[in-house]
Amino acid sequence: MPGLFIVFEGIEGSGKTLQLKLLARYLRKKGIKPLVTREPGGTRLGEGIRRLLLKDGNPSPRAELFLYLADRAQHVKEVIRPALRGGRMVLCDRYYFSTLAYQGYARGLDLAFVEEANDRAIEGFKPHLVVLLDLPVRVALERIRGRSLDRMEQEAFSFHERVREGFWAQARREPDLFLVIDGTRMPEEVFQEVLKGVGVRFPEMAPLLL
Ligand code: Z5A
Repeated sequence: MPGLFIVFEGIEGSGKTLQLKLLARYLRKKGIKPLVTREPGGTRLGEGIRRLLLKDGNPSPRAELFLYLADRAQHVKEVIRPALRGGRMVLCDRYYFSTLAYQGYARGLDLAFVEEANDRAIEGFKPHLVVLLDLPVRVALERIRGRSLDRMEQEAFSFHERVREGFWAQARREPDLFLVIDGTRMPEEVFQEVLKGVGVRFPEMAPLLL
């Protein structure tokens, strides 16, 4: 559907990237060409910021927050808004819900401050839907065991628990915005739930999702 902005969120290993790709592929087969993008790193500037955040840099919690926000401000202005204005559907891997969950709930920065700063960065630009893939941290981390972990992934188990709770808190606060999906099942089963959920939220899309 033109002009629709859908975000995928979840802890690492939740399967959100896989589900986003499955939805993009499915839509392409139906003749819709969604713009697939991600945070951090959805722009050239953002790619540099991503390297600093996850590989080369060792930012303080506040510096980390502002780097994510700088990435997002550029991403919204350069990629997301123009795509939506041009009638494209946008599928985005993470958005500001991650900032609230990671920098707010998990790192412990003041939530009201994080929210206010984020709002300034995105000028209040919200998505139409957030697909939250939820599953126990233990299961998710098991999935990514063995791959070389970036700076955030190396955080303690309790950090990821707080991230998960941070997503839940946001989903409870805005139930109409969130579609929470059990991410523990097989990828194809999860995908069917994604399709069903998107169809229920956007009935005009339902015929496409059958
Ligand atoms: N971050 C932040 O702190 N603040 C912010 O504002 C933003 C981000 C925007 C970005 O890392 C990091 O930045 C991230 C949050 C932080 N922290 N970390 N780490 P990223 O973009 O490199 O990575 P990620 O977003 O965390 O993605 P991920 O680790 O690759 O996980 P995923 O996208 O949820 O999962 P996946 O790639 O789809 O699947 C992971 C593996 O599980 C893969 O081998 C799949 O084949 C497998 N998988 C997927 N689904 C299933 C099911 N259903 N069953 C079994 N196995 C499955």
